[in-house]
Order: sequence, then C-alpha cells, then structure tokens
Amino acid sequence: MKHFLSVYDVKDVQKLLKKALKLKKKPYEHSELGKNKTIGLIFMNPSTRTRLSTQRAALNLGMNVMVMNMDKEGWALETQEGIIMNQNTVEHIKDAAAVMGKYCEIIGIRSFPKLIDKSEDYSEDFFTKFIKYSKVPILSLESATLHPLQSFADLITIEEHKTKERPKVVLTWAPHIKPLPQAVANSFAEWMVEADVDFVITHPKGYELDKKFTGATPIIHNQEKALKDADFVYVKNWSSYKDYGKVLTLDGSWMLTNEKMKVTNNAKVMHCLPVRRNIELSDEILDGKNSLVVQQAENRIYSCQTVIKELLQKNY
Ligand code: AN0
Ligand code: CP
Repeated sequence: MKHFLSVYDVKDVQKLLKKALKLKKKPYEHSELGKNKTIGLIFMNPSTRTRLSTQRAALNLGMNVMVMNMDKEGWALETQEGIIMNQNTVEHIKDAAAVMGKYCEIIGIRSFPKLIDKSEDYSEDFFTKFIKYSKVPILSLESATLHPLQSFADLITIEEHKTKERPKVVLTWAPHIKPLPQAVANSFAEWMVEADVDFVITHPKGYELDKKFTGATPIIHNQEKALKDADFVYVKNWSSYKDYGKVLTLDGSWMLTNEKMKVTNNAKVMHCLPVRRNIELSDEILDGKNSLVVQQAENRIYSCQTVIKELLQKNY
C-alpha cells in the first residue's frame, strides 16, 4: 500500500479485514513500529471522529502526531498551475506539500468537495497534488469523493455483528437540510461491492450515485421494498450527483423509523456520524438496541491503525 485513497489501494480486502480484527484484540502489539516517525494530519474541514481516531491509531503504533487545521491556521493555498498569485491565496500547494513532506513520514488529508463544479471535485486535484509534491504516503481522511477509512471501519463493524455468512446490506438515502458530499455513500458502495454481502441501494429518483462506485448494485427507489429482509441498514444523506450538489427533496418520509424496520430481519442500523437527529435518523432508532453508530466510530481506530501499519511496513 503506497497511499490509502480508496478500496483499490488494498490488495486483498478480506486479508486486511482479518488484520484489523487481530489488531483490535492486541492494539499495542506494534507500539514500536512508529517510533521516531511522524504523521501529519491536515484538515481543510471540520472533524471529530477522524481527527481523534487517527491520532489514537497513530499513538497506538508509537508514532508522533502533528495536526494542522489548515483552513483556519494555515496560509490560504493556491492549487492552479502557473497562476499569477495576486488574489487571496498566499502559498502554492506545490511549495506547502513539498515542505510538509519533509516534516512527516505520512500525511493524512481531509478535503471536502465544494459541490459547485462536478468535474473539479471528482478530479481530486488537492490529493493528486499532495501525492505529487509531498512525495510521502498520503492517507485519505475523506476526500471530495471518498471516505475509505470510514468504509473500512463499517466493514469491520458488519463482520463483527453479522449473524449469517452473507448478510443483506441496504444503503438508504436520508433527508438533510444541507447539501452533503457523496463521499461516504460512494465509498461505502465501493467497499460493499468488494465485500461478501448482498448489497442494495435505495434513494429517491435523482440521487443516483456515479456508477463508477456502485457497479452492478441494484438500485430500488421503493424504500420499503429495499429494506425487506435486510440484516444491516446503512443510513446516509448525500446531495445529487446528477443535478450536482443540489438538495432535490426534503421528504421526511425517507427518515428511518421503528415502524419501517418491521420488514427487515431485525436489522442493525449504521450511520457514520455526525447525524442530525429526527431529520436524518430518528431518536428511537439511534437510541435503540439495534444502533451500531458508536461501535462504528470505535472501529475507526482499528481501520486506521491497520492502514497506517501497512503504510509503515511498506506492504506493497
Ligand atoms: C460529512 C459528509 O457527509 O461527507 C462528513 C461525514 C463523515 N458530513 C457532514 O458534513 C455533516
Ligand atoms: N465519520 C466521520 O468521519 O466523522 P468526523 O467528520 O467527525 O471525522
């Protein structure tokens, strides 16, 4: 693994999953591996779980950690090549990335999409430039289009809680008042396509994700039909990919309730958090016995620790 940007940086997902479950049992087994090595975490956007779980993962491996809230504390970065910098940006990404690459053995980056220009967001320019100019392994802490550490933690959580060999997993769209990235949904789809599960996606018309991530996954617009016999229901809002970045509906009937869960196989409910209660997901579900949201967040430590370990061991 040279960088960790998507499921395609993983040679064998099942093997990586086994490694994570093993590491969770003995989290300090490799506490010397990261000695005298530094990970730098660059945040262009807010974060609670990713910020803390990544630090915890690195500390468990004996690494030093530096956190930079680039959006608030750093110089405004320019990404365009050849530009005359006479506007608001202060430093070019090629200079900043080259410098940070000298301070860190690994760099983690969170950089959300602007949700204005689809091709700009989906080009993942910020990550591509950091890879090019920092010359160190880059760890995605959620890019414009993907959130692989979240999806890997979700896969670990499903593995721990499944009651049958091949569970049915449903990704359901949920309402939200703000336009959110497609990253969590794209990434979850990408990982579920690779996992040993029956995977189905349900959303209102107009919320189709890029086929590049969903592949041959069945898309069912009738939520009740999709939820039938589900073992896991993964709840997430995303803005439209087709009508890029738009909120097409606020239809509250898409919010999951206990009543709707009756058609499932006593399904466990997942959400990456942060969640807007009683908009995206009801209190009764989040506070109920089938919610796995805290377990997912806990597993963010082990998905990340497993990945950092691979990067440190140069397993590629
Ligand atoms: C972000 C998103 O949907 O991508 C981060 C989730 C981990 N969520 C919000 O901005 C609320
Ligand atoms: N799930 C997740 O990535 O949460 P944060 O945005 O708080 O890091």
